[in-house]
Amino acid sequence: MTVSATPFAPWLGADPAVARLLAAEAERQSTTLQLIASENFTSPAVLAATGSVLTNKYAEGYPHRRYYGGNRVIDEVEDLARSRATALFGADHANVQPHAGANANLAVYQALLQPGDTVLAMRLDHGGHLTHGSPASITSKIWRFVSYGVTPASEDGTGEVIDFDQVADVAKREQPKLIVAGSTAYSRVIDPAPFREIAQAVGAMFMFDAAHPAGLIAGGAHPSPVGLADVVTFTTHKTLRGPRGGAILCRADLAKAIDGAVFPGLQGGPLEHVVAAKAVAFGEAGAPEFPRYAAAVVANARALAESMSAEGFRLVSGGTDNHMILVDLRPFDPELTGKEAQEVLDRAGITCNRNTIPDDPRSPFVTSGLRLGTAAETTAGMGPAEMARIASLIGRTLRARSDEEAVAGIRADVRDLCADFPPYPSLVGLDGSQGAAGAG
Ligand code: DSN
Repeated sequence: MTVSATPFAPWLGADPAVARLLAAEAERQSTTLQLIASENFTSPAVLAATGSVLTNKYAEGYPHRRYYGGNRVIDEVEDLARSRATALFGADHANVQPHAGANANLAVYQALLQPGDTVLAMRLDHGGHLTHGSPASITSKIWRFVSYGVTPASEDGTGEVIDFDQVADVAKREQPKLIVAGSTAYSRVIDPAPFREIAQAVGAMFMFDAAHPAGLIAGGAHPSPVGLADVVTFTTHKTLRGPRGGAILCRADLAKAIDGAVFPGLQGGPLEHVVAAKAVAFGEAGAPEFPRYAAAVVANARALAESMSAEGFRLVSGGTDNHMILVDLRPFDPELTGKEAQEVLDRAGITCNRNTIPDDPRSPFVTSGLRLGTAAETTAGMGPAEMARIASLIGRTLRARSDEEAVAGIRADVRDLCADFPPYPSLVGLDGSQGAAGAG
């Protein structure tokens, strides 16, 4: 079986080394389970826009205010992406140029804050992101971050949710200029309303980092922060299922500051091929079937959570409301680290990432947890029955982790499961042909 890596793979004949690597990665994505919560399978249309001639064009500036000639078509591309983004989320203004979610966050800080200003954001070891003030991130070197976390774990499974009393207390004590909601490893709904209330009470601005739930918000499965937050940042490649990249939504009165902070404040020329692919993704997320996808992602995460619990795993916060679950491996096996689990699951063809759990006694490089997401395999067509099979495959792998023969057997089962749910059926040629880009 050959798998064509992109609709343009035939042109890679001149570079067999890269062609081989693209095909190998396409094969990996089609024959192993993709459970990384921040990943997805884009449509062939998104792939096509990303691999297009728009990559050739310099377009520093914004539509109709560029520093280079020849941007008539590019202006239309970016206008289309901006208008689709604002329509999709009901926002006044969109900046679609951030190369990544991290850039989007940095640009917002730069637009709204002075160096040294205080920002209140989620603790990294409770699920916050690097750009929420990690000591390793430039953000903590420019601004002063204080943090909130989740409530302690409780026997009845109701703990490990955002501690809004703590958010309010720290906000009152520290008087931040900006409060940030959002996380990379939190499996519950993040309600923007209490954040907004607390921000208003202390006179802070409010930024909602929707990197993970953007697609769930667009699909109506999660509450929208637009209209409550002053600024919303998000990535386009996670639950939103677009190309890798970031974007910012804001009120009209902040548009100039936000745009100036992205370019020339932080970035140079925008990646207009990616902006075109963002436009495609915004169009797809606005289509009538997208809410069904968003609901299915959440239903699959719940089914996976239930089956993982039945396998003997403890779930942080007791379950999920979104596209991910955070697994505490310690009750399953106190000796098993997130690092070892990730590595043996990789050998079994189950791709996921180790993750710290709240108050993890192990380092972020080792961890006691695993993060699993359902956005990608839901795109590939899997449902609750497949989630139960996946939980069983994970349990079998981790129980048999020192038995390489057993792990190889599970790898074969994973391959069989994936064969029924190819992410790019239109790019797979069973007869050695490249296949045709088309329906996904
Ligand atoms: N690395 C992303 C994630 O996996 O959640 C966040 O930037």
